[in-house]
Amino acid sequence: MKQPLLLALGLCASVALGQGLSAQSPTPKPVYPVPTQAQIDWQRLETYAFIHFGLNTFNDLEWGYGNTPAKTFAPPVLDVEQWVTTLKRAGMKGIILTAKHHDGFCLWPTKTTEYSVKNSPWKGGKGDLVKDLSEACRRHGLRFGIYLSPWDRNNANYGFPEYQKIFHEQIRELTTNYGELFEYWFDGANGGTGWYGGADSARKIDPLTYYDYEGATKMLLRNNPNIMIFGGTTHTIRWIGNERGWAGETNWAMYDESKQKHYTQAQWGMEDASHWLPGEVDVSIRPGWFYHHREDHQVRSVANLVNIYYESVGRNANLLLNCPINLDGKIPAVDSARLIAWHDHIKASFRDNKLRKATARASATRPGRSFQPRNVNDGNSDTYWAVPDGEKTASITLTLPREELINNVALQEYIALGQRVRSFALEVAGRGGNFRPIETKDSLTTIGYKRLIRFEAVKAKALRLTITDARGPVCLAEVAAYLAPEVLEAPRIRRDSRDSVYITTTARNAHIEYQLVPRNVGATHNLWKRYTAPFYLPDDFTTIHARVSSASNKDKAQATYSVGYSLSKVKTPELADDLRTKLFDGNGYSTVTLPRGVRALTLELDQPRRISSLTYTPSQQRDARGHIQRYKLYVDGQEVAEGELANIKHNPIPVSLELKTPVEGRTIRLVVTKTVDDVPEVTIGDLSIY
Ligand code: FUL
Ligand code: CA
Repeated sequence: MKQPLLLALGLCASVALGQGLSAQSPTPKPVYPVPTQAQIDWQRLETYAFIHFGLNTFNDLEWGYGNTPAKTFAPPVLDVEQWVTTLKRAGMKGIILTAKHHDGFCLWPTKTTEYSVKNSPWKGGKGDLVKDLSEACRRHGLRFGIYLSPWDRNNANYGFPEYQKIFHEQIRELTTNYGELFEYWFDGANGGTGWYGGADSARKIDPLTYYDYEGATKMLLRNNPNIMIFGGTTHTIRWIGNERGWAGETNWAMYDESKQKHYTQAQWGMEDASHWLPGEVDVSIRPGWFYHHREDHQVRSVANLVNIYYESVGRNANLLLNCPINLDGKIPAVDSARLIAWHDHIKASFRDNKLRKATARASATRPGRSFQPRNVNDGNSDTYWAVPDGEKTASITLTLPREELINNVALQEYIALGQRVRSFALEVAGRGGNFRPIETKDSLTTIGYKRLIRFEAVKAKALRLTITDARGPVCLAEVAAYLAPEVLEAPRIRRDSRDSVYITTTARNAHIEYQLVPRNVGATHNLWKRYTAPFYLPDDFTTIHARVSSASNKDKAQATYSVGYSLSKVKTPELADDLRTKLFDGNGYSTVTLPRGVRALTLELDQPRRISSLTYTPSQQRDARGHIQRYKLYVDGQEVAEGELANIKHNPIPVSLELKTPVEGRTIRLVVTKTVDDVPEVTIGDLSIY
């Protein structure tokens, strides 16, 4: 009797869905497509790390051409133990290594090419980085995965049928000798110019047929039945469609490439698509994927990383965060400090679910014991509340034992039965019992495996979630609410060319104070003042201190800004007004390029002043050109300084151009006598005068 009934309900697949089956409470029908168990397990990893390391690291390149000798790979030490312990401490569940990037250099001693670690000085040519890292991962309980670039700019056979065999043999080596792999990355960048064994040519291939991804996949699956595949033609996860660290607020796990008009559609997925293809957000902790000394000061801040977490994991996608290895063979100290502080913040944010002891009441519940409202706050994403067939809206109210402050809600659908919710509403009631909508900047659309919603802290005695539209009867696995601490970063102090001062913070609901230090040594300091709006800065102050604190984080983060002369009084005859603003806006990313052929900049002060130095910030843009390398400084026609910024190419941080002795004068001329790489244009990120 039982079997025919289930079949009549179309539930032949439900045995695999693992819910209790009884006549009075059949499992809800799946809303197709649904994930495989391997896809569900993968989604639960949430965060794991990417490691870009190889010849590019030593060539200071992002895309090596494939022509530099294998012996260039020469890390003095290579501490995989440091990588793994750092990444584990940062909450990462696995590591994916670039076993071979586009330059073709292999980090394992493959038999398929001479272009590998075996011809490098590292461990006297006896090293095997894939082995070392896979073993370290296993020792520390992390998953291990491989990135293998299909494109190979070193291989003479690339573009011809022989390369396909070489590529497959590389996959065979990697999938048989290094234990189980959780993910495999076939990168999408393909064909084009390269060294190709000396041919130094351009080669074009058809990425859909050239590599025989189908055959490669059979090999992958032989030893790794649960592996997730990125890229190629047989993938089980999808690229999120950008490398900036976010998924769409509306993000369906479903996708159909045959319906794709532009790759950026992957940012949102497709509501109506045939495949379960969940998104993976890949982003680097630095501007580049490989390590570059010149980016040492551009490591993402904790606040930025926290934001990325909310916009990836918090939007139904996994986060693959890249951590480049430096020339010493280590994750740089700054990066590892940020990673750990980031994870500590995330842990603190989601430690204490204020709804854990709440009582749950639903508008409607499917009959039977398995689908009760209390399943949404049992801390188990395998149990869920479900509504009767045919109902596509529903609401659930969670009443807390006592009123609590919350600023964060986490929702999870029971995705084994498909992703259903299209939109929802969130309301909160204080002790008085009147529900009002939670005010949030987030759009309350899809949920999927996980959705995180942030808002200003509110007092909650009860929380009501209403699913307003869904693709099928609602199956909700978890509803949680938290009070996450504010991320407190040093505030940013900025002055525009009219001498207005702006102090900003990434923390919401923060309290900002500032203090001005007078130019005249004898004068007394101002007291700390509350900052509420931009203010005009008169000439008589040299330094601004600012500090930020917040209600949910009692620490204080402080910043200092040295002022220099009032910029509203400086004229720049070579530059149009909008460029002058960029020159003095305290932002090294807004870059001024001097007009064609101009190699000097005149700064005219309103009256003669004592001048002791100029601070020059090179352009902070990625791959910027035109940094000043050699310069001369004149005041009222007299040469007062000259110098060379020897390391500016690799370390483009603000530098002080000091005068030999301070002089009194009105007209400053900065003459550029050499740019980095001798390019004709001159660029300046920012400038100030002291
Ligand atoms: C891209 C590559 O071209 C980049 O170098 C990097 O490996 C990134 C993760 O994928 O397609
Ligand atoms: Ca549950």
